[in-house]
Amino acid sequence: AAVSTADTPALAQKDSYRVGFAQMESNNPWRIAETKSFHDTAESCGWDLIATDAAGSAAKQVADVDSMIAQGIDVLFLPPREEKPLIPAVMKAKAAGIPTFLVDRSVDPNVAQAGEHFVAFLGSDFIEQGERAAEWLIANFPEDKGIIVELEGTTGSSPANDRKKGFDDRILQDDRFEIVASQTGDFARDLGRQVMETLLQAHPDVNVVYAHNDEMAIGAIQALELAGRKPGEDITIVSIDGTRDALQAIIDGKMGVTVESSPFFGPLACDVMKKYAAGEEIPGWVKVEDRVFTLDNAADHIDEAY
Ligand code: GYE
Repeated sequence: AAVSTADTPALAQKDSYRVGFAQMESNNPWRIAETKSFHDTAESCGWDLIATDAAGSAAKQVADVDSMIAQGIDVLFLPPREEKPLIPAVMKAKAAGIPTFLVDRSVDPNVAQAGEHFVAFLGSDFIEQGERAAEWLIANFPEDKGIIVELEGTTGSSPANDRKKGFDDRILQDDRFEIVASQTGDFARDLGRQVMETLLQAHPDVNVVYAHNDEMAIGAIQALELAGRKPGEDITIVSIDGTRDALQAIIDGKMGVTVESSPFFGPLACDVMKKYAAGEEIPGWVKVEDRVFTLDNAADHIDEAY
């Protein structure tokens, strides 16, 4: 992993920092939990926090970062909605001498690199998340032939790209499985429901749904139930995140697995920022380890879910 200290802007050791957190959208529990995690961490980490909400627009997210730079932030935490459109924000922060930490999503690695344009990416291994969803399916799918519909996350976002790659590569090694459709639901519940409705008409024989996040999986379950299908009985649902609704769906027997992707980045962000200010070497990728939630453990974790 790249080591970041030489080429990224330095951060002084101080009692308090003006910190920017440029959230991309707030239309789902995952985003709300992440923003809350930054607010909850602010006081104990000495952050004077400026948090914005780009309402699902990469252009607004870039503009929000511009305005934070103008307000004199010391450090930027940025979850880039999409891999390419947020590159200008990363470059401008660097040019302004502000160290940037990407949280939960990354940018196009061919254009911007950890240790050079930003300090580090804090987040999960999305390829591995997709592989783990596929591996659960391979081990637990009860039928001879799996006809899969895939609901992709936001087009051009790093988790959508990598969760697709990890899952598709792994599942297609088992010739029981076929992916008959793969379409974006923008990581959103309502779009997941609508897309599932349409795909169900084109592919009535579908018996597996792989959703890139729980919100779309819940939307798909709603569409399936409305069409008279029985999620968990005649169709297997696999997903990623670990939201409260998904853990409940697992407990209710409707969903098979959700691979964890935690939104609680505040404490990690504080820790990495302080180490960076102290001159410690920060790996270019601060990797978050994820758990897997199934019927075996969902009830043990639902109380801490969001
Ligand atoms: O899985 C999804 C959210 O970037 C890891 O974005 C994050 C993903 C998460 O909207 O639910």
